[in-house]
Amino acid sequence: MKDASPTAPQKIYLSDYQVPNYLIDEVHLTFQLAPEATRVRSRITFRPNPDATSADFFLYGEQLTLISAQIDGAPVTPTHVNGGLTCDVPSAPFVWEAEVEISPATNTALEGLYMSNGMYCTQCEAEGFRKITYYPDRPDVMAVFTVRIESDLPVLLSNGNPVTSGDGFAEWHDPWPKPAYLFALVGGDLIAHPDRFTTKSGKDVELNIYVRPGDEGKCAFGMEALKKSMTWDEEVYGREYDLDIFNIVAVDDFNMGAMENKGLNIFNSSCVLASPETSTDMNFERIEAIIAHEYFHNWTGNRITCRDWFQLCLKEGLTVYRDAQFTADMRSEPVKRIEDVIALRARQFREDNGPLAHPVRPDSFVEINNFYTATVYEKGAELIGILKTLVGDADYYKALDLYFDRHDGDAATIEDWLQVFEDVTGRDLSQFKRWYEQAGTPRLSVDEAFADGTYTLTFSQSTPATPGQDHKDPRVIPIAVGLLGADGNEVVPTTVLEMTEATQSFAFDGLSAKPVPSILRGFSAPVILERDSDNAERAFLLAHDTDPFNKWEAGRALARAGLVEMVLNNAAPDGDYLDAVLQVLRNDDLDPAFRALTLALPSQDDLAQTLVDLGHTPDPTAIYQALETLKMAMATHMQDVLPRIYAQYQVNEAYQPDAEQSGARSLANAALALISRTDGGAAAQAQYDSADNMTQQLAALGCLIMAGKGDAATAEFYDQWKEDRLVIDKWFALQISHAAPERAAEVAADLTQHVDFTMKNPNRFRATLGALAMSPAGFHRADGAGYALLADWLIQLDPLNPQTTARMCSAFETWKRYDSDRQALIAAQLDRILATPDLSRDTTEMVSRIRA
Ligand code: 0A1
Ligand code: ZN
Repeated sequence: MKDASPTAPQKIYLSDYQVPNYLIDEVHLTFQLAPEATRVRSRITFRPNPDATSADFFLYGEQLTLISAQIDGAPVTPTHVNGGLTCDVPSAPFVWEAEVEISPATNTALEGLYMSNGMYCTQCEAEGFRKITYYPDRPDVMAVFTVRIESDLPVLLSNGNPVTSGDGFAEWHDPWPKPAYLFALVGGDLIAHPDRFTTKSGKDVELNIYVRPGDEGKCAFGMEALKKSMTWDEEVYGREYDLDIFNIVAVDDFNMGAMENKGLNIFNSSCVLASPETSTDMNFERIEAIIAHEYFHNWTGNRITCRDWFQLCLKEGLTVYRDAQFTADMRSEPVKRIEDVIALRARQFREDNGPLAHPVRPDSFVEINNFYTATVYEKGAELIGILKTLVGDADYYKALDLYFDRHDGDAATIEDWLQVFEDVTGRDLSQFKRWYEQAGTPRLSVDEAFADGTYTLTFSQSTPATPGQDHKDPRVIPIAVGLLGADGNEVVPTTVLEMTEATQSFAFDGLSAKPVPSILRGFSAPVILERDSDNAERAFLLAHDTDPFNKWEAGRALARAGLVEMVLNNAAPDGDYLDAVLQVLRNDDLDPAFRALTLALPSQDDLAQTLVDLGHTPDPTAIYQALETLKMAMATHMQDVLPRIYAQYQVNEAYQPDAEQSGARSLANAALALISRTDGGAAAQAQYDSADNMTQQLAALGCLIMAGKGDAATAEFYDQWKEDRLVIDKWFALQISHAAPERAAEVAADLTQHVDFTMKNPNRFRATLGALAMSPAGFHRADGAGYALLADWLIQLDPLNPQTTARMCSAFETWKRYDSDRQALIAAQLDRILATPDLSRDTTEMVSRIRA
C-alpha cells in the first residue's frame, strides 16, 4: 500500500497530535432500544478548549442516521463529512442536542451497540462510540455521563451508579469523568449472580455477574476472582473501588476477551463463565487473570486514561503487569513467569521478528484496532518489569503512588509515566525510553573469560532492523546473573547487571574456579540470549540452577538443541536430554506444575524460528515428525516411571481449580499423553470414561485422537455437550489441533460445514480457522490447502466482522520464513484477499503490512 494512492486509507501520526478544540462537561444520553431502529438522543455541554489552536467543531459519527440536531435549543443543519459532521457553533459554551437512529440487530462487526442472542450490548474501545452517536470520540475528551435506557427488557445497565428505574426504563449516573470508549450499555433478559464487597475504608459495594438464563451456575468462580482482585489492589497498590456497584456481564459474541467499561465490565462469556465440568484448569486460571485485569483497569486505564491511542501501552502494559503480579501471588510465581515467557516468545517475539513489528508505543497507524497486539500488551508489561528491576521495589511503589496522585482524572502519556519515575528516583530514563520507541527484540550475545580468580562476562546487544526502523540504539538491559560452582552450589547469588552500552563487560572477583553462569534469571528482560553453551552445561543447570526460570530454560534449550539435530541431521533423540528430563520427572521435591512445564517440548513454531535463526529454511513436516519421534522416545525412556507419576498425581479429592490441584493434574495429563503413545490409548479411554471434570475429559479425548482411537469419544463428547457453546468450541478446536497434519485442513473444512459452525460468533470462528492457523504442520501443508481455506473464510468474514478478520491475518505473518513454493502460495492468497472489493480498512492494513 502506498501512502500516495488515492484509495490508501489514511495514516495517523503521533507527531500530529493536537489538543481537542472543545471540551465537555456533561453528557446526557437517552436510548429507546429497538433491534433495527434504536433511537439515541444526546445532550452534550461543550465549551471551547482554552488551549486549542482552532475553533473548528467536528464530531465523529459512523453508520448513524441523523434525525435532528440543535444548538442551544435551535435546530441546525450540520455538514456531513467523511467520518462525521461539522457545524458552526457559538464561541461561548453551548449545548449540542442530537437524535440519531442505529440498528443494533444488523451490527455484525460487534463494535458500537449490537445484539448478541437477544441481548443489547456495547463495545466502544477503541473508536466504537462514534457508531452510537455523534461525539468527539477521542480519549482525551472526558465527561460525566448520565444515561437513560427505555426498553421492556428486565435488566438495563450502564456505567456508574443506578439513579432510578421503573416500568420500561432505568437511569444511571457515572460521577467519574471518562472518555467515550469506556461507555457501556446492556439490556437483556439476564440473571444476576449477586455478592457484596466492603472496601478497606468501609464502603459497601454491590457486585453482580449478569448472565443468560442457564449460565447462572457458572458465575461463582468469577465472583471469587473479582473479590480477590479488589482486595489485592487495595493491599498491593492501595487502590480502592470508587462506585456503589460493580457489574460484569457475559456476552457470547465478542471480538476480544473482555472490556473494562467503568463500573460495567463486559466479558466474552468464555472469559468469565466457569464450572469444573465445562472448564479446564487453564480456563480457570485465565478467567481469574482476565477478571483481575479488567478490574485493575479501574485505576490504570479509567481513573488515569490515555491521551491518545498511541499511548495504549500506558494502560495495557501496566495492567497486564499488574494482573501477572496478581496471578503470581494467587498461584505460583515461577510457574506464572514460565507460562508468560512461553506466551511472549510465541506471540510477541514472533510479531517483533516479522512484517508486523512495531514499537510498544507505535508512532503511526491506519486502524487502531490492529494495534491491540502482543507487543503493546505483553512487551508493554515486560517494560514495566524492567523499570521495576532498575529502580527497585520500594521506588517502584513510590512512583506508582505519585502517578495516581498526580494524574488522577488525566488522560496521560508515556512521558508523564516516565517523569514520575524520574522525579521519584532522580534517574535519567531517556535511554530506557528507547524500549518504547524501538521495535524488534534485542539479541544479546555473551563471551566469558576466567583468569586469576576473576570471571568476566562480556555482553553485546544488537537489534535487527524492523519495518521503517533500520537503525537501533543500544538499550538499557537489566541482566540478572547468578554463578554456580562445579558442585552445583551457588557461589554468587542473583545480581542485576545494568547493561547500557552496545558491548559491555562485568567482572566477578574472588572465585576459586571458573563458575557456571546462569544468565537472564527470571527472564529479566525480553531479549534473545545467544549463548553457545554445550549440552553438558544445560544439563547441569537443569539439575542445579536455583533460579526456577533458568532451570526450566536449561531444559528447554536442551530439548531445542536435540530437536534441531533431529530435523537437520536426522539424529536420534538425545539420550542426555532424555536422562535429564527423567531426573526432573521423578524428583517429587519439585512442584508438579514445574515438572509438567519441563516435560513439555518447544512448539513447532518455536522450532521453525530457531531453524531460521540458525540459517535454515524450516520444513514444517520435518519439525512435526521430529517432535513426534522425540515424544515416542520419551514415552519409552520413561516407561517405568510414568505409571507411578500418572497414578500419584491424579487428584482424587473434590475438584478445585487451585494451583496445587491443577499443577498435579497437568503433570498427570502430561504423563497420560506419553503413556498413550505406548498403550494404544487404554489409559486415556479409562480416564475419558471416568472423568468428572473438563480438564481430565478433554486431555483424555486429545490422547485418544492422537492414538487414532478418538472416533467414538469424539461423537460421545458432542452428544454430551451439544447444548454448551463454550464446550463445543473446544470440540471444534481439538479435532483440528490434534488431527494428523495432512488431514487438518480437511477436518477444518468439514467442520465449517457442521450445523454448529457460524462465522458470526468470533469464538466459534477462531475455534475452527484459528485452530488450523495455529497447527503449523497442518496449516503449512505443501499443496497450500491450509492457506486457501483460511483465505476463503477471511474473505467471507471481512464484510461482517473486520476486526476479527484483521486479527486472524497474523496467521500469515511468518510467511517469509518458508521455502519459495510456500511463499508463493501464501503471496497468492494475500493478493487474493487484497483484491477483494470493498475490503475493510482493518484487513487492508494488516494484509498490506504482511505482504510488504
Ligand atoms: N481494553 C480491553 C481490550 C479490548 C480492546 C478492544 C476491544 O474492542 C476492539 C475490546 C477489548 C482489555 O485490555 O481488556
Ligand atoms: Zn487491558
